Amino acid sequence: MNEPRGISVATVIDVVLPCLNEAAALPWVLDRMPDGHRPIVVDNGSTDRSAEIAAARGALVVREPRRGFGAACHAGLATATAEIVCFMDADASLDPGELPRLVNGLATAELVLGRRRPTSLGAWPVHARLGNAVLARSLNRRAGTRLHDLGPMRAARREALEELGLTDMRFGYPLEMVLRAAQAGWRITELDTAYHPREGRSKVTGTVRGTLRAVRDMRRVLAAHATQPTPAHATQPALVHDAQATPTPAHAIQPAPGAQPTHDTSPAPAHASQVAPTRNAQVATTTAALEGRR
Ligand SMILES: Nc1nc2c(ncn2[C@@H]2O[C@H](COP(=O)(O)OP(=O)(O)OP(=O)(O)O)[C@@H](O)[C@H]2O)c(=O)[nH]1
Ligand SMILES: [Mg+2]
Repeated sequence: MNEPRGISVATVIDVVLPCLNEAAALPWVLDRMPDGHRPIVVDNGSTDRSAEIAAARGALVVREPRRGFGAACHAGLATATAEIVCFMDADASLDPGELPRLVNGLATAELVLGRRRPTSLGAWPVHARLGNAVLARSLNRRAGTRLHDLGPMRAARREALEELGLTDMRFGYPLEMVLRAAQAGWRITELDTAYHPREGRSKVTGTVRGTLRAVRDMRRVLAAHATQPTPAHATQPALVHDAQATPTPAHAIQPAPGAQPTHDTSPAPAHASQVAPTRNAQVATTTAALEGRR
Protein backbone atom coordinates (compact mmCIF):
# COMPACT_ATOMS: atom_id res chain seq x y z
CA MET A 1 0.00 0.00 0.00
CA ASN A 2 1.61 3.30 -1.07
CA GLU A 3 -0.93 5.69 0.42
CA PRO A 4 0.11 7.58 3.53
CA ARG A 5 -1.42 5.84 6.52
CA GLY A 6 -3.33 8.99 7.47
CA ILE A 7 -5.71 8.82 4.51
CA SER A 8 -5.82 5.12 3.75
CA VAL A 9 -9.31 3.84 3.06
CA ALA A 10 -8.21 0.56 4.64
CA THR A 11 -7.81 2.20 8.06
CA VAL A 12 -10.14 0.61 10.53
CA ILE A 13 -8.47 1.26 13.85
CA ASP A 14 -6.89 4.40 15.25
CA VAL A 15 -3.93 4.03 17.60
CA VAL A 16 -3.26 6.95 19.93
CA LEU A 17 0.40 7.30 20.94
CA PRO A 18 1.06 10.01 23.56
CA CYS A 19 4.57 11.21 22.91
CA LEU A 20 7.01 13.35 24.88
CA ASN A 21 10.53 13.13 23.50
CA GLU A 22 10.42 9.61 22.12
CA ALA A 23 12.67 10.07 19.08
CA ALA A 24 14.70 7.01 20.08
CA ALA A 25 11.65 4.78 20.32
CA LEU A 26 9.34 5.92 17.53
CA PRO A 27 11.05 4.18 14.58
CA TRP A 28 10.70 0.73 16.23
CA VAL A 29 7.14 1.45 17.36
CA LEU A 30 5.84 2.85 14.07
CA ASP A 31 7.57 0.26 11.91
CA ARG A 32 5.73 -2.45 13.84
CA MET A 33 2.27 -0.96 13.45
CA PRO A 34 0.03 -3.66 11.94
CA ASP A 35 -1.83 -3.01 8.69
CA GLY A 36 -5.16 -1.33 9.20
CA HIS A 37 -3.94 0.48 12.31
CA ARG A 38 -3.42 4.22 11.87
CA PRO A 39 -0.90 5.68 14.32
CA ILE A 40 -1.87 9.07 15.76
CA VAL A 41 1.23 10.43 17.47
CA VAL A 42 0.28 13.17 19.90
CA ASP A 43 3.35 15.30 20.34
CA ASN A 44 3.19 16.76 23.82
CA GLY A 45 5.76 19.51 23.41
CA SER A 46 8.74 17.35 22.47
CA THR A 47 12.05 19.10 22.13
CA ASP A 48 13.61 16.28 20.13
CA ARG A 49 12.77 15.14 16.60
CA SER A 50 9.76 13.04 17.64
CA ALA A 51 7.22 14.87 15.46
CA GLU A 52 9.47 14.86 12.42
CA ILE A 53 10.29 11.16 12.78
CA ALA A 54 6.64 10.24 13.28
CA ALA A 55 5.53 12.20 10.22
CA ALA A 56 8.32 10.70 8.11
CA ARG A 57 7.05 7.23 9.02
CA GLY A 58 3.52 8.00 7.90
CA ALA A 59 1.92 8.70 11.26
CA LEU A 60 -0.68 11.38 11.72
CA VAL A 61 0.96 13.90 14.05
CA VAL A 62 -1.16 15.98 16.39
CA ARG A 63 0.37 18.67 18.58
CA GLU A 64 -0.92 19.07 22.11
CA PRO A 65 0.79 21.95 23.89
CA ARG A 66 -0.84 21.22 27.28
CA ARG A 67 1.57 18.95 29.12
CA GLY A 68 0.29 15.73 30.61
CA PHE A 69 -0.32 12.13 29.64
CA GLY A 70 -4.09 12.61 29.84
CA ALA A 71 -3.98 15.77 27.75
CA ALA A 72 -2.10 13.87 25.05
CA CYS A 73 -4.51 10.90 25.12
CA HIS A 74 -7.46 13.26 25.09
CA ALA A 75 -6.17 15.09 22.00
CA GLY A 76 -5.58 11.76 20.27
CA LEU A 77 -9.09 10.55 21.01
CA ALA A 78 -10.53 13.84 19.75
CA THR A 79 -8.63 13.38 16.50
CA ALA A 80 -9.57 9.73 16.01
CA THR A 81 -12.35 8.91 13.58
CA ALA A 82 -12.27 5.10 13.50
CA GLU A 83 -14.89 3.03 15.25
CA ILE A 84 -12.24 1.41 17.43
CA VAL A 85 -9.46 3.28 19.18
CA CYS A 86 -6.36 1.83 20.81
CA PHE A 87 -3.92 3.54 23.15
CA MET A 88 -0.31 2.65 23.78
CA ASP A 89 2.88 4.31 25.02
CA ALA A 90 5.32 5.48 22.37
CA ASP A 91 8.45 4.48 24.29
CA ALA A 92 8.92 1.00 22.72
CA SER A 93 7.94 -0.73 25.94
CA LEU A 94 4.92 -2.22 24.16
CA ASP A 95 4.74 -3.95 20.79
CA PRO A 96 2.07 -2.68 18.38
CA GLY A 97 1.98 -6.22 16.96
CA GLU A 98 -0.12 -7.13 20.00
CA LEU A 99 -2.87 -4.62 19.19
CA PRO A 100 -4.99 -6.92 16.98
CA ARG A 101 -5.31 -9.38 19.85
CA LEU A 102 -6.61 -6.65 22.13
CA VAL A 103 -9.01 -5.49 19.45
CA ASN A 104 -10.31 -9.06 19.10
CA GLY A 105 -11.05 -8.95 22.79
CA LEU A 106 -13.72 -6.33 22.08
CA ALA A 107 -15.92 -9.18 20.86
CA THR A 108 -16.68 -9.97 24.49
CA ALA A 109 -15.85 -6.77 26.35
CA GLU A 110 -16.14 -3.02 26.02
CA LEU A 111 -12.67 -2.25 27.33
CA VAL A 112 -9.62 -4.46 26.82
CA LEU A 113 -6.47 -3.76 28.79
CA GLY A 114 -3.03 -5.22 28.14
CA ARG A 115 -1.72 -6.64 31.40
CA ARG A 116 2.00 -5.94 31.38
CA ARG A 117 4.22 -8.99 31.63
CA PRO A 118 7.84 -7.79 31.87
CA THR A 119 10.28 -9.50 29.54
CA SER A 120 13.19 -8.72 31.86
CA LEU A 121 13.71 -7.43 35.37
CA GLY A 122 14.75 -4.03 34.07
CA ALA A 123 11.55 -3.55 32.10
CA TRP A 124 9.48 -2.64 35.12
CA PRO A 125 11.20 -1.37 38.27
CA VAL A 126 10.10 -2.99 41.52
CA HIS A 127 8.67 0.21 43.01
CA ALA A 128 6.59 0.83 39.89
CA ARG A 129 5.22 -2.73 39.91
CA LEU A 130 4.39 -2.42 43.57
CA GLY A 131 2.69 0.95 43.17
CA ASN A 132 0.71 -0.31 40.23
CA ALA A 133 -0.44 -3.41 42.09
CA VAL A 134 -1.61 -1.35 45.06
CA LEU A 135 -3.50 1.02 42.78
CA ALA A 136 -5.10 -1.90 40.96
CA ARG A 137 -6.34 -3.26 44.27
CA SER A 138 -7.78 0.13 45.25
CA LEU A 139 -9.46 0.28 41.89
CA ASN A 140 -10.89 -3.21 42.31
CA ARG A 141 -12.34 -2.33 45.70
CA ARG A 142 -14.09 0.73 44.31
CA ALA A 143 -15.14 -0.55 40.92
CA GLY A 144 -15.73 -4.26 41.50
CA THR A 145 -13.19 -5.12 38.83
CA ARG A 146 -10.57 -7.85 39.15
CA LEU A 147 -7.66 -6.21 37.38
CA HIS A 148 -3.99 -6.70 38.09
CA ASP A 149 -2.61 -3.82 36.09
CA LEU A 150 -3.54 -0.38 34.81
CA GLY A 151 -1.96 -1.28 31.52
CA PRO A 152 -1.38 1.55 29.05
CA MET A 153 -2.13 -0.61 25.99
CA ARG A 154 -5.90 -0.56 25.53
CA ALA A 155 -8.71 -0.96 23.05
CA ALA A 156 -12.28 0.33 23.14
CA ARG A 157 -14.98 1.78 20.90
CA ARG A 158 -14.41 5.45 20.19
CA GLU A 159 -17.92 6.80 20.69
CA ALA A 160 -18.36 4.93 23.95
CA LEU A 161 -15.02 6.26 25.17
CA GLU A 162 -16.02 9.80 24.32
CA GLU A 163 -19.24 9.35 26.26
CA LEU A 164 -17.26 8.48 29.38
CA GLY A 165 -16.32 12.18 29.53
CA LEU A 166 -12.83 11.73 31.00
CA THR A 167 -11.45 14.87 32.61
CA ASP A 168 -8.04 13.98 34.07
CA MET A 169 -5.31 15.50 31.93
CA ARG A 170 -2.39 13.93 33.75
CA PHE A 171 -1.42 10.46 34.91
CA GLY A 172 -4.85 9.83 36.43
CA TYR A 173 -6.30 9.43 32.92
CA PRO A 174 -5.82 5.64 32.60
CA LEU A 175 -7.31 5.06 36.05
CA GLU A 176 -10.24 7.37 35.43
CA MET A 177 -10.97 5.54 32.19
CA VAL A 178 -11.31 2.21 34.01
CA LEU A 179 -13.30 3.68 36.91
CA ARG A 180 -15.79 5.38 34.67
CA ALA A 181 -16.04 2.38 32.38
CA ALA A 182 -16.85 0.16 35.35
CA GLN A 183 -19.42 2.64 36.59
CA ALA A 184 -21.01 2.62 33.16
CA GLY A 185 -21.33 -1.17 33.42
CA TRP A 186 -18.71 -2.00 30.81
CA ARG A 187 -17.19 -5.46 30.71
CA ILE A 188 -13.47 -4.97 31.25
CA THR A 189 -11.01 -7.65 30.19
CA GLU A 190 -7.30 -8.06 30.71
CA LEU A 191 -4.99 -9.82 28.23
CA ASP A 192 -1.31 -10.46 28.77
CA THR A 193 1.06 -8.23 26.80
CA ALA A 194 4.85 -8.26 26.79
CA TYR A 195 6.46 -5.30 28.55
CA HIS A 196 9.94 -4.44 27.30
CA PRO A 197 12.53 -2.04 28.71
CA ARG A 198 11.69 1.35 27.26
CA GLU A 199 13.89 3.11 24.71
CA GLY A 200 15.26 6.50 25.70
CA ARG A 201 15.23 8.22 29.03
CA SER A 202 12.65 7.20 31.62
CA LYS A 203 10.46 10.10 32.68
CA VAL A 204 8.19 8.54 35.24
CA THR A 205 9.11 5.25 36.84
CA GLY A 206 12.84 5.86 36.58
CA THR A 207 12.73 8.86 38.89
CA VAL A 208 11.33 9.34 42.37
CA ARG A 209 9.79 12.64 41.30
CA GLY A 210 8.05 11.11 38.30
CA THR A 211 6.78 8.18 40.32
CA LEU A 212 5.41 10.43 43.06
CA ARG A 213 3.67 12.63 40.52
CA ALA A 214 2.01 9.65 38.89
CA VAL A 215 0.94 8.20 42.23
CA ARG A 216 -0.50 11.54 43.35
CA ASP A 217 -2.47 11.92 40.14
CA MET A 218 -3.90 8.44 40.57
CA ARG A 219 -4.76 8.99 44.24
CA ARG A 220 -6.58 12.18 43.31
CA VAL A 221 -8.74 10.26 40.86
CA LEU A 222 -9.41 7.51 43.41
CA ALA A 223 -10.43 10.09 46.02
CA ALA A 224 -12.77 11.77 43.57
CA HIS A 225 -14.50 8.46 42.93
CA ALA A 226 -14.51 7.29 46.52
CA THR A 227 -18.07 8.35 47.19
CA GLN A 228 -19.60 7.23 43.94
CA PRO A 229 -21.88 4.19 43.96
CA THR A 230 -20.59 0.81 42.93
CA PRO A 231 -22.17 -0.42 39.70
CA ALA A 232 -24.74 -3.19 39.74
CA HIS A 233 -22.48 -5.60 37.87
CA ALA A 234 -19.72 -5.15 40.43
CA THR A 235 -20.40 -8.44 42.14
CA GLN A 236 -20.10 -10.26 38.83
CA PRO A 237 -17.11 -8.80 37.04
CA ALA A 238 -16.31 -9.78 33.49
CA LEU A 239 -12.88 -11.02 34.47
CA VAL A 240 -12.46 -14.60 35.57
CA HIS A 241 -8.97 -14.32 36.97
CA ASP A 242 -8.15 -12.94 40.40
CA ALA A 243 -4.64 -13.78 41.52
CA GLN A 244 -5.13 -11.75 44.69
CA ALA A 245 -7.89 -14.02 45.90
CA THR A 246 -6.72 -17.34 44.50
CA PRO A 247 -3.27 -18.01 43.09
CA THR A 248 -4.35 -19.08 39.63
CA PRO A 249 -1.93 -20.03 36.84
CA ALA A 250 -1.17 -17.47 34.13
CA HIS A 251 -3.22 -19.33 31.53
CA ALA A 252 -6.36 -18.84 33.58
CA ILE A 253 -7.04 -15.47 31.95
CA GLN A 254 -9.64 -16.12 29.30
CA PRO A 255 -8.21 -14.72 26.08
CA ALA A 256 -10.39 -13.43 23.30
CA PRO A 257 -11.18 -15.93 20.54
CA GLY A 258 -7.98 -16.63 18.65
CA ALA A 259 -5.93 -14.74 21.17
CA GLN A 260 -2.49 -15.93 22.20
CA PRO A 261 -1.68 -14.55 25.63
CA THR A 262 1.97 -13.82 26.14
CA HIS A 263 3.65 -15.33 29.11
CA ASP A 264 5.92 -13.85 31.68
CA THR A 265 9.37 -14.99 30.65
CA SER A 266 11.08 -13.00 33.35
CA PRO A 267 11.89 -14.24 36.79
CA ALA A 268 9.59 -13.14 39.56
CA PRO A 269 10.35 -9.60 40.75
CA ALA A 270 13.20 -9.45 43.19
CA HIS A 271 12.10 -9.19 46.77
CA ALA A 272 12.47 -5.66 48.09
CA SER A 273 15.10 -6.75 50.56
CA GLN A 274 17.25 -8.20 47.78
CA VAL A 275 17.38 -5.20 45.48
CA ALA A 276 19.84 -2.34 45.34
CA PRO A 277 19.58 0.38 48.02
CA THR A 278 18.28 2.99 45.54
CA ARG A 279 15.52 0.63 44.53
CA ASN A 280 14.67 0.03 48.16
CA ALA A 281 14.44 3.77 48.63
CA GLN A 282 12.13 4.06 45.63
CA VAL A 283 9.97 1.24 46.96
CA ALA A 284 9.74 2.98 50.33
CA THR A 285 8.90 6.31 48.71
CA THR A 286 6.24 4.78 46.52
CA THR A 287 4.69 2.92 49.42
CA ALA A 288 4.63 6.08 51.52
CA ALA A 289 3.01 8.01 48.69
CA LEU A 290 0.36 5.36 48.22
CA GLU A 291 -0.42 5.42 51.91
CA GLY A 292 -0.77 9.19 51.76
CA ARG A 293 2.29 9.86 53.90
CA ARG A 294 3.90 12.11 51.28
N1 LIG B 1 5.97 11.50 31.37
C1 LIG B 1 5.17 12.01 30.45
N2 LIG B 1 4.89 11.27 29.37
C2 LIG B 1 4.11 11.80 28.43
C3 LIG B 1 3.57 13.10 28.58
N3 LIG B 1 2.86 13.35 27.50
C4 LIG B 1 2.95 12.28 26.72
N4 LIG B 1 3.71 11.31 27.28
C5 LIG B 1 3.99 9.98 26.73
O1 LIG B 1 3.23 9.03 27.48
C6 LIG B 1 3.80 7.74 27.39
C7 LIG B 1 3.96 7.15 28.77
O2 LIG B 1 4.90 7.87 29.50
P1 LIG B 1 6.23 7.24 30.05
O3 LIG B 1 7.21 8.37 30.23
O4 LIG B 1 6.66 6.10 29.23
O5 LIG B 1 5.75 6.77 31.45
P2 LIG B 1 5.94 5.39 32.18
O6 LIG B 1 5.84 4.29 31.19
O7 LIG B 1 4.99 5.39 33.31
O8 LIG B 1 7.37 5.48 32.80
P3 LIG B 1 8.83 5.38 32.11
O9 LIG B 1 8.69 4.66 30.82
O10 LIG B 1 9.66 4.67 33.08
O11 LIG B 1 9.27 6.80 31.98
C8 LIG B 1 5.11 7.92 26.63
O12 LIG B 1 4.90 7.56 25.29
C9 LIG B 1 5.40 9.42 26.80
O13 LIG B 1 6.22 9.90 25.76
C10 LIG B 1 3.86 13.87 29.74
O14 LIG B 1 3.44 15.00 29.92
N5 LIG B 1 4.66 13.28 30.64
MG1 LIG C 1 6.98 3.93 29.68
